[in-house]
Amino acid sequence: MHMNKQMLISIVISGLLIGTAFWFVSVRPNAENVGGTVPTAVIIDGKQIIDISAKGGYSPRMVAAKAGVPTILRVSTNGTFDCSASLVIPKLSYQKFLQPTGTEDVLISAEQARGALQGLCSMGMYNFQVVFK
Ligand SMILES: [Cu+2]
Repeated sequence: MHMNKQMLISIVISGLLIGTAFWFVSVRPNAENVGGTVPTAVIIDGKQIIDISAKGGYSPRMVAAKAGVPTILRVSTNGTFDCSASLVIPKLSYQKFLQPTGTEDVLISAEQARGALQGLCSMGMYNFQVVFK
């Protein structure tokens, strides 16, 4: 069968569309997972540790934690050159420009470990939330 240019183009375009559809379907369950299963902070020797990684945003976006427990919010950067390195936690009056690669411990007292605590980049476009219950 002779294939003309137009046919070839339409085959390439439909291939791209199918590829995009597959990509969308395979990515979606992950996106739903972020809202669905909320990771829980671990308590080691009476101290609660919450690990957040900062690079192109914050991950996980939401963490469940126990209220009234002294907590360490451990924020890790790894080649983070975007604005998620510029961390602001309004409730703690915390603001710091993190090292591009490293770990920063933010201490949250038992009294401060209540309700919802939000962290954001200084521009406010990335955020994460710790919910103390
Ligand atoms: Cu930002």
